[in-house]
Amino acid sequence: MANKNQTLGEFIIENQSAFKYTSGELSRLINSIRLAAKVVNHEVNKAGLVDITGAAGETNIQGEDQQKLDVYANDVFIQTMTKRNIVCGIASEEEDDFIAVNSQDENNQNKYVVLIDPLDGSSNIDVNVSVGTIFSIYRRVTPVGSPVTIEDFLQKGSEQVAAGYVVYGTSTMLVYTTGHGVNGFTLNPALGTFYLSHPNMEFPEDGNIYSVNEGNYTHFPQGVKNYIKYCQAEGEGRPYTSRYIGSLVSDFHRNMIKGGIYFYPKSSKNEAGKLRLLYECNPMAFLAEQANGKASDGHMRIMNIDPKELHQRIPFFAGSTKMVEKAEEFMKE
Ligand code: P6P
Repeated sequence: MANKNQTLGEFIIENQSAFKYTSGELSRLINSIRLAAKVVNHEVNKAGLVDITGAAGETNIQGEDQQKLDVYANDVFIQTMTKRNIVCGIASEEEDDFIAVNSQDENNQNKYVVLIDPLDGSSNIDVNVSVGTIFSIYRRVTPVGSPVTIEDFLQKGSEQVAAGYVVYGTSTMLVYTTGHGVNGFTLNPALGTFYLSHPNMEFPEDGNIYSVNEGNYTHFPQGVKNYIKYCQAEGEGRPYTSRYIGSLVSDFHRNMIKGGIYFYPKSSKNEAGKLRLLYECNPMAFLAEQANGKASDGHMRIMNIDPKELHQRIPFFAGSTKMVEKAEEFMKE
């Protein structure tokens, strides 16, 4: 039984033995993410006060304006994991290519690679709306001690050993899974400590919240249009409530607690949708399934998709199982 008020550090140690690859390396990796989250949180929480909001004047490989906090968060997570010599490779939304860590050091016996979206929803920063960090962890597939290759990153979501997010909202939470359910930890900013506030998080099997950018309605495939009309029509438990924050982590987090579905479909404007498979959809899909929810591209399980390139985009539907299955029915038409 999870005991509330347990700290994240105590939880990691207590559950390390439950994880079959008990080398302590994964625990150290989660701890490094915890530290980086606290550092980023400190800046996000005072973004309005220092000259760190607003665009950095650069664009990333996605062609999106990089917000200064994007760049800052990217540096903090990469530096923290690199300095602690815990991983052999890192891929990030903000980096064109993957980063081989200590690849010249044949003593580098690290076996994990991490893929991150360091600050998802960053366009919300300047308007004081919550943003998040998303991370996905795999064991490398190439020989330990050799430099990582792209194959170490282009793995199916079903191969993840851990995944999670940090939501910098009204409170800052770290929510993650190692394949044994989903647990949420809330930061006590006065102490700088994360406490187990949401043990064994689960999506309600059904819900009445749908999260989609309806501004794209005219560009959606007919099946998506029909599902949105279904959500809005009179019926058992309907019309649903529309809630869309423009921050995947926040919409997903609310829907996991209250029940709901988030979807970013393909459209005539974005033929493959907008969200990236490797460091947004796969980690959120792992969390969704570990929380008894579901995640698909509208037709197939997200975690079965064979990645083809680092920044690949796919359509994304995730949340309460019954709601995702209903959306898939409409997508079949
Ligand atoms: P749109 C943020 O950029 C993000 O990746 C998700 O966090 C969010 O749900 C979505 O894109 C918002 O995109 O096109 O609706 O503004």
